[in-house]
Amino acid sequence: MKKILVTGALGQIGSELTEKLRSTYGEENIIASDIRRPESPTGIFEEIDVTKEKDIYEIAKKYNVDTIIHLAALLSAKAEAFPKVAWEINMGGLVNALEAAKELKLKFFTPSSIGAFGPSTPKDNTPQDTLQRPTTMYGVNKVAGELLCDYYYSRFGVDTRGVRFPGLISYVTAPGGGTTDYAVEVYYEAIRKGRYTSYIAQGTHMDMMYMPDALNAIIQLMEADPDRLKHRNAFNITAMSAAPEHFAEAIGRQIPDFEMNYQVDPVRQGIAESWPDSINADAAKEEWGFEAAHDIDSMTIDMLEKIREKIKRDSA
Ligand code: AKB
Repeated sequence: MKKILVTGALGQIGSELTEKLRSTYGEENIIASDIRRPESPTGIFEEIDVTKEKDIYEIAKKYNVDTIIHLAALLSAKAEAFPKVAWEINMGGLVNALEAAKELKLKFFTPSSIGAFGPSTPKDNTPQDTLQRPTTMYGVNKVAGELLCDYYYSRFGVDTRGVRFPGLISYVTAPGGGTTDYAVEVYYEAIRKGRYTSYIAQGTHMDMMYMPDALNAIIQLMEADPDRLKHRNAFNITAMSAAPEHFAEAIGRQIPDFEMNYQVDPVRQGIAESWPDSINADAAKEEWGFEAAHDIDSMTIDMLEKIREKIKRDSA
């Protein structure tokens, strides 16, 4: 990768990935884009509506990029609330981005998710290649997206690559409209109030990962030798399988009187129950050396420290 266009650059992954790419590949080589302008833009920024057929193509051509990292999408709970909008953004945006990559002969990354699995998928140690019959609009979009990326590779030779992200935890930009968002909210509430009411029930396991590991995974996969990649798109990756009580325990080791309560949201609980409890990341390890550096305790220590600093800065 030398010159990269990022869509959805103001989102949870995009805001941190853009900064990391700028420091790795040079500020002048990263074109950040989103549907709206940031309040105080840094570096090159372009407004792109991914649902407009030519927006991505025109900006990719204008800057002569060699790679598109396509992140613009609605997450699971929002997609369930607005399924038709989700189809238009998640699928319409993806096909427009893939067309731009095809026309301009670009490398291409887009994330899939643990949401691409469904209730009939094996729940524990979910294999890389397995039954995928998701019951959410987000899941339908993700499975179709994985297949579409495979298709653009086999039919048109586009160098498409991707991972199935678990819930991503970070202190920089809040996620919005996801099922795993509780695993970010819990840290803010732990610091602000010393307690958190979880909308996901005790005992509900989902895969999770700290954002620095997710960013490294994107870059590592994109820089991987293509001859080693058998799966290309939709590699299972994970750092931990955790339920709300595991976050409560890890936070409790740092803030001893932290309390976790439960008030379950049936929609997000239903989505969570349709996803695996833990996925198997062996293919990503074997084919491009994926490895996560953070477990729940090292992540918790870092999250709490960074959020405290952030709250202090914001209130100064
Ligand atoms: C969500 O909860 O929708 C996302 C995801 C796991 O894809 N964080």
